[in-house]
Amino acid sequence: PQTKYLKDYLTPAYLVDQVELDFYLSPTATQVASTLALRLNPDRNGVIEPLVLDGEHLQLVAVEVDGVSLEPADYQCDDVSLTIPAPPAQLTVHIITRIDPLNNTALEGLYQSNGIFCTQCEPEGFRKITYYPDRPDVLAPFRVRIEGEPADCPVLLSNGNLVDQGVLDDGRHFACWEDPFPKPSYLFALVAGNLVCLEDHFITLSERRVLLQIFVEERNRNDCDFAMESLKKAMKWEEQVYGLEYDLDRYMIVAVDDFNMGAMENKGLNVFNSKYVLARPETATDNDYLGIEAVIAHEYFHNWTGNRVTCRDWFQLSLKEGLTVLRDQQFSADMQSAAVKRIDDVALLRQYQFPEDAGPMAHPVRPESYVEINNFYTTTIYNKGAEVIRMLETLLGRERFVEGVRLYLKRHDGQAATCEDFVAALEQAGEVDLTRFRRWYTQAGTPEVQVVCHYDCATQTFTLDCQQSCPATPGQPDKEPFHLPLVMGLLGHDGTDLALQLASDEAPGGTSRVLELTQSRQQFSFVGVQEQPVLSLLRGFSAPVRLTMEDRPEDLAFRMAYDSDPFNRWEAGQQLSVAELLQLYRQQLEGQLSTGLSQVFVDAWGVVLTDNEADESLLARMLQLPSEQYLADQLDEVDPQRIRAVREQALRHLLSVHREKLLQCYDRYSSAGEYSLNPVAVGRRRLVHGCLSLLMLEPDELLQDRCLRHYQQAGNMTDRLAAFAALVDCRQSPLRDQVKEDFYRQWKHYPLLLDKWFSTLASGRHENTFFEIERLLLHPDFTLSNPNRARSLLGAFAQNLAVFHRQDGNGYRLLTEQIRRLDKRNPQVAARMATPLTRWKRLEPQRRALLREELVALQQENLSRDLYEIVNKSLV
Ligand code: BAL
Ligand code: ZN
Repeated sequence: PQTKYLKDYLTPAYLVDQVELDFYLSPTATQVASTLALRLNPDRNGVIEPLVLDGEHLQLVAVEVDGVSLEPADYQCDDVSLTIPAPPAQLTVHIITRIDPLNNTALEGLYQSNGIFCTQCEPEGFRKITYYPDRPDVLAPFRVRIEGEPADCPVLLSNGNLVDQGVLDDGRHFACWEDPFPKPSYLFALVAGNLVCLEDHFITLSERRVLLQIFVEERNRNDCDFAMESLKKAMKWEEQVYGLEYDLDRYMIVAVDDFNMGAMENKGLNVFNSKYVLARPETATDNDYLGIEAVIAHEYFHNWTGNRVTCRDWFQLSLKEGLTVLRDQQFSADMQSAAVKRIDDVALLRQYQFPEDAGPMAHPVRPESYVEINNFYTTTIYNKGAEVIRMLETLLGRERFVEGVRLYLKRHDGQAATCEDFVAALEQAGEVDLTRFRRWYTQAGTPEVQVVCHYDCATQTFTLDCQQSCPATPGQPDKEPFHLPLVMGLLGHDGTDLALQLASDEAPGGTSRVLELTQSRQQFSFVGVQEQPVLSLLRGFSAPVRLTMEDRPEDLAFRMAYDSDPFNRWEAGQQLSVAELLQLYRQQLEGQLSTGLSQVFVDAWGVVLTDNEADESLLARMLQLPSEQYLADQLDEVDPQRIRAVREQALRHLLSVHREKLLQCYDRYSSAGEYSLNPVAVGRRRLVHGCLSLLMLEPDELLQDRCLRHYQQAGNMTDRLAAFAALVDCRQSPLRDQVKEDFYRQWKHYPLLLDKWFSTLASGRHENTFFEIERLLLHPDFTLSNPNRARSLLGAFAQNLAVFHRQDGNGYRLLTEQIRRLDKRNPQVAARMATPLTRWKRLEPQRRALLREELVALQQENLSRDLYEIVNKSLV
């Protein structure tokens, strides 16, 4: 497979003025007739070039140019393209292809899922439907006619406005759709099938009525209300915050069970993984609800940041994804507990993106090259991309930031833009110099910031000495300093924020400010500081860096109690926990006697547990110890089983000291009531479930019975699943098999809950989990053909670090074997599933060798381009 480079970008040789598509639907032999009005790109100055159209897995039936049918000698056709060597400068091409949606197991292009035809064209799926210049900088208006059997496909949908429909003499029926907004092929969508439609409407700021429709299978009819409400909230929020309105008369969402991604923002016709649409309290957890709210908003926000202004090429993917993730994060923060949303976003970044940035697949937010673009829908592009734009917001302030985004959209409306276009607009609106800031787009790796503080009592000066560096990443041995906004404050002895005055300021101003670190080393001095303060740095996680400060445990405990920035309250607790856990880890490794957790930590944790005032969600997050993955990320040679052991040791220690308080907290908040998603109710459930899961580490019979009642009497899935997870982890308990069976029996016909059944069992912490996973692979309800199901078992397994990284290497063998099988069906999902295999270099030597062996064996095989790239890069 070939590598594509950003530096090789060339404008398209031909532009498309109009696309007409005619679909004759049939499960195994759909015929696609395409008529393209093309012209030579004026930037070619009339110098004719061959017309190269992308196409894969297509059966070519006929080609005509300007009404004249071409003979095979007039064109070249291979596995990836159709070339007309010397076309006229302006031409109409008519192409007929045949495709097989039913056997399209890769779920790219047009495929059939549960009898429903649907498409996924981003990034390069359109070329599996017809021959086309399948690149995002070719924008054209589309007219689409779909013809199908009314019995199988009563609903026929495509982008834009419905302009005609009817029944034909032979009993088939058709619908015609017209999308007035020129769009790239990746935003094309078609859906056809037996679907019911839920309708609502939204009145825009300028009082246009927009029809809102959610299409689902009949059995899911009652599960769409929350998605619809979320859509309306997102539409309103975007008007209020960004002043942006929806532009078509109709907005459609379709939910399908078989989908590679979470959802897709096709113009006017979003296709969703049903996981991000369907919800009612009995079947969806709080996190499912929050996920739906966020993804519905995300896809909606793409209408401006992605569709109206799209990407010039796929190297610019973060232009739309980073920005849209940031916007969905802002939206969710406004809908829920903002502090906890930020904590969760940062935890996610650290859990997935930091390891990616430190591993063999590390790439800049704007990559320079790729083999398979599907592999670049990464947490770096999405989540780090969002962090980069968040830093711009911090540097500019919300108002100027919004102005900058609006300027960018105005300037590039209807165009395919670049990350540079975006930064330039923000630079202008913000009247700031972003020269150094641009390095965030070109340099990979997580910067490391070291800060040493000094308080001089005589001069009442507090100085921060900041240094930054960034580790080498593939192809980038040396890095230039980044432009980092460090939001900070100083706490006095009573925990209040002190007024801040830099040496260069005339007077003190404010209690929180942004320090801009732009050099590799920089000092900042505050004057008039009358007492030795405690520094609160990187508030709100204002830059995606690894920060090292020599905090004393007492200072961390102090910040945990008093920091006015809730993120940093949580962060202080995390740092304290990490230090404690790593100490236990090292003691174990060196065969020393364990000292257990320090009193400072155990007490501070107890104080949080009995805090009756703070946001319950925040408390629940503060009580959670850092994840195993995050701990692993702090070590050079990881033994995942040892990490699990010390983390459990710490949990048991906390349990032994605070058992009574945990029981009280559990009792206090576990009263059942009407299900509500308001932040207080969500927070209470989080707290209750945190207490329950800890208590169930050492459950007596009484507690097991309570947990069983919690499971049985739960009025919602959040409560039920928490109790279920706690019970199935009690290996010795007779209740384990009982609830395992019960859950299965109750929900076996509801795919999203069956996914939860698989993933909860695969996340088990007891030693037999591996064998349970082996048995589950043979379960009649397990299948690799549904991405959600494959992820529910294999994804949960690979994230269960102590089980996956068994010392005998059987965990690696199991996963690679499944990935091999999956690669034959669905390369995109197989490659994604292979991510955990790429992390071998950071393991302790024995596991490192075993995992590497599996990768080397895989490398010898005939792999898809997707998997080939992951395996090869991880072995470099
Ligand atoms: N564009 C792919 C799905 C998403 O990020 O919304
Ligand atoms: Zn997106």
